[in-house]
Amino acid sequence: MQKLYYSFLFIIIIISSCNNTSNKHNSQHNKTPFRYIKSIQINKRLKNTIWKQNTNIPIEIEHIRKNKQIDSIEIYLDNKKQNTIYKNSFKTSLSIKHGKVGTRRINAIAYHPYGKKGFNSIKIQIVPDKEPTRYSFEVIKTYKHDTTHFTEGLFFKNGFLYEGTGIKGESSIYKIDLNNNKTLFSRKIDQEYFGEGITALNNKLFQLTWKSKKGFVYNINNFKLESEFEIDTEGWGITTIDDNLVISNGTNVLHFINKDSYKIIKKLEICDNNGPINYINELEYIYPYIYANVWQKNKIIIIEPTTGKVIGIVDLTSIITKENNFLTDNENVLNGIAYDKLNKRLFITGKRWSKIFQIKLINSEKH
Ligand SMILES: [Ca+2]
Repeated sequence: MQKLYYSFLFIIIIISSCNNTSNKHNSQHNKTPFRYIKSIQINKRLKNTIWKQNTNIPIEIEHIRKNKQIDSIEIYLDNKKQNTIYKNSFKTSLSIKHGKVGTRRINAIAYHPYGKKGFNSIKIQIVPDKEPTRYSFEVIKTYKHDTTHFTEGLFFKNGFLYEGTGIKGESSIYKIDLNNNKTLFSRKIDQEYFGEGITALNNKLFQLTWKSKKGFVYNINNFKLESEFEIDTEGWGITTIDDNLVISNGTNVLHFINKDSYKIIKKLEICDNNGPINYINELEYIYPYIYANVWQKNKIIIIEPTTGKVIGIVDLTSIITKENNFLTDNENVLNGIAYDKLNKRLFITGKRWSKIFQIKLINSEKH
């Protein structure tokens, strides 16, 4: 098993080093793979700590095969070389200033005499060093919302609101004119499916289902079913960034998916300064950030899509408990974010709420 593990790591290293290699070096692929030895161990306790960006992460290398003399050790963050240690203490440190939060990998390669190399790798957890900016809100306008709608998806496009609802036997998609609260189109899905998030890309409406690992594609103009697709995860929320679909699945990981092949292009771990944010639900990409509901929380988080950092939190508690008590049970939670790009209007609602709110965010820290 261990052998397999090292072969796998080696292949990863070869692949990543070949990415920058011109064709004349392709003959290297045919060479016998280099065999690493287990001569070093990176301090394991790095794994059990959550590391903030911009702090010094102490790296200690234990020399576990003393009979293999070490000439130098190279330290890599993901696949990028950070440092070379020559001294016998085998200690250094790393400060992660940029890039993704969540899981990062530290690799160490030890160089021994006669061309022998040792390898060890460890995963660490990185979180932002700053707390998210706190936002409050102001209600600009309220609209009616059908209290039978168990809202799972919401978006606004070309003057109309689109809503996707859940619960088996009730799951539907709707096109709504907010001005007169009229439903222009609706379409129910088969009762075996629990409808989840919806989004639009070009003239297509994409709808996820919860646990069936299946999604549907409709013509947005007439709700005619065009195709179905499969995804290898639960479906919760969905939005689009450029030409990709971005899907939440109830964890802290967003999946970026190709709109044609439905293959996963990228996984993005979402963390604030305390750690991962789980149960990410309905999504809305409002350039340049992703806005997301968190299941059973009265807040919307604002995510930087290149890093996964939570950079803002909107506390919506007062919209729920003060004037509008929607929480008849634990299920009818805040869910649904839509944005009218043209008129810069932000809409939010919840499952079986009686209202849709147009809100404006206020930076609570600027006073
Ligand atoms: Ca949305």
